[in-house]
Amino acid sequence: MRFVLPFVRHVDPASHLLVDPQNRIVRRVSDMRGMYGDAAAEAELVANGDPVLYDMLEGDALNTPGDLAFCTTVLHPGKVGDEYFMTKGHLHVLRDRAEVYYILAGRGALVCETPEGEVDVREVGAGDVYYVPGGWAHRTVNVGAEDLVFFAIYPAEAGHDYAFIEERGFRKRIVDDGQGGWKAVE
Ligand code: S6P
Ligand code: ZN
Repeated sequence: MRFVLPFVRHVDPASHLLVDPQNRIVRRVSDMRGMYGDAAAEAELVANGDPVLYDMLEGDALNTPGDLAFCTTVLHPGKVGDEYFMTKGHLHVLRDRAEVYYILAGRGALVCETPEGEVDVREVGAGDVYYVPGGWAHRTVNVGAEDLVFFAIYPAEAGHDYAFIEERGFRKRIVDDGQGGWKAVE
């Protein structure tokens, strides 16, 4: 059995960003066609600049079973119609693999559900540690006015299955409640 050597990486305490990420993925509204409830608002945003929804700053690309992967996500504030900016959301390919999120800045709603129909929605803010158990699809929503930044740690071999969410969507959408807050709707 071969192991990598111990190493140190750095998350800037001021910006909360992972320094020198190995990979950076940017997702815009056009990368999430059909995922927001308001198709007209989605099309209008795509036509008017196609804003960035979130950046993923990925750490070392370890993929040996037993290794851990890590990633900082920066999810910007905003809405598509009345629905707050969110991540695509996914299940892990290896369904039983869990994950930990450490919230570094901002306010978010974590939306989780199982293929069997259980749903769990939690509000989180800086300092919160959110545990995603194996078997739960997970999506993050920015319900605040600032960037929502969180650091995720997960088994390197877990894999990301987006097809399930692309086909079925999540049961709950996180929308503006009209009073500066949010509510989950079917
Ligand atoms: C990875 C972890 C996060 C997400 C990221 C973006 O397992 O859950 O790093 O990848 O928040 O979300 P998504 O659904 O576009 O991968
Ligand atoms: Zn995940």
